[in-house]
Amino acid sequence: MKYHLETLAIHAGQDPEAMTGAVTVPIFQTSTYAQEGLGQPRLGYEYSRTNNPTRQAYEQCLAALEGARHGIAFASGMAATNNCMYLLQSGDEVLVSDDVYGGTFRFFTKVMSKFGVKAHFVNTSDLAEVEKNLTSKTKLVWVESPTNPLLKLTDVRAVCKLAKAKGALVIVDNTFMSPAFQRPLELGADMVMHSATKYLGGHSDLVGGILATNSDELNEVMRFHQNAVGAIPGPFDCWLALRGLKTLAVRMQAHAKNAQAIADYLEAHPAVRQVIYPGLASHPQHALARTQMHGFGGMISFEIKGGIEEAKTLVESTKLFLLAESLGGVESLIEVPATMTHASIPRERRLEMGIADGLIRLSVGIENSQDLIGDLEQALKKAVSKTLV
Ligand code: P1T
Repeated sequence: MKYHLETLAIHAGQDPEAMTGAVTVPIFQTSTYAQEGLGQPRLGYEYSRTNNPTRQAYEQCLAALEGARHGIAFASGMAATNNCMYLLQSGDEVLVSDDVYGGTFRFFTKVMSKFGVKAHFVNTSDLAEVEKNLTSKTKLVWVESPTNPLLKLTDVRAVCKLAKAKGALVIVDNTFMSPAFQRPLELGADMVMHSATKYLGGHSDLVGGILATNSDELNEVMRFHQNAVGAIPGPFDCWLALRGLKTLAVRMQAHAKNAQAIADYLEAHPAVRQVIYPGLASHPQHALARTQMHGFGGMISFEIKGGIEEAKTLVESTKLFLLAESLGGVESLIEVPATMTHASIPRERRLEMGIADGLIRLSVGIENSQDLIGDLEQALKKAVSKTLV
């Protein structure tokens, strides 16, 4: 029988434990395993960098949610991204969505460039741009959709077709949507990457990353390097991530419901210049969001009238929205990408992209939406009281 995502989240990879029947997967907090004889590891477990039952359960569960055969877990989202680079060689080129997480931009420009891998940052929302920049040297297309922080969408199906025609792989960073709202493998992507730190874990209590793929060949390369390079998550973090996955579906619904209410509120506010949220009819790719995604997510970016000073007052005045980097946890967060999460991108480039100095990003949590709106209301009043009201 084929189960739905909500059911898989609770059961995939999580049979009751063999010895006691414990209904939750135990934290196998061990580095190694006693062998039954020389060269006779029990059930294949030899050393925890190579394999660990808690990690395995988490990998199987996430894979099931993405509709994948394989899940491969890492110590952070960046470690998962880094592991994908072992598919490349010096001289290869990568097309990367132009508006990616600042750390991903930094990784391609400051790290991969040293190894002879050239990244071209292109607007993957524009299929003509993608087609124009795909060459015989392009081995990989790295898509973030929606992007961080401008929430630009890429037509994953169309980009996969273009890439495949040139023999390039497509990897989608699905961090903002989670498999509850977007399943890139079903759209033709070769691999999915997540910062598990965000919605998968869901409680802002772990840092992790994970990949999912249906390709045995890609899995083999990823798993070899997971072990050979060693950026693995510990058993406790895997357990936390697995516990997070159980409630992913209900949390995502709550995030999206609150985010829609807040986006509607902000869009109608006289002190707000622009609101970016895929669930708003004003989002330029609202139609694509409706067909490609199963929900609009919990992330909103917006600008208030005035500039950086007003933005500063706003983010320092909220009480429920905590001023912090990261996203995807049950608690609401507020930040200014230009000074925080995307500070590693040169200012000129940020402005070119449309990331204004005063752009504000919200990670909408699952608190009561009226309380969250009330919090923004009082902070907005403070922010614009001097200049505009
Ligand atoms: O932080 P880490 O788990 O290593 O994941 C990196 C990463 C990758 N991809 C996306 C889309 C991300 O948003 C992130 C991390 N982002 C933040 C910390 C942030 O506040 O945007």
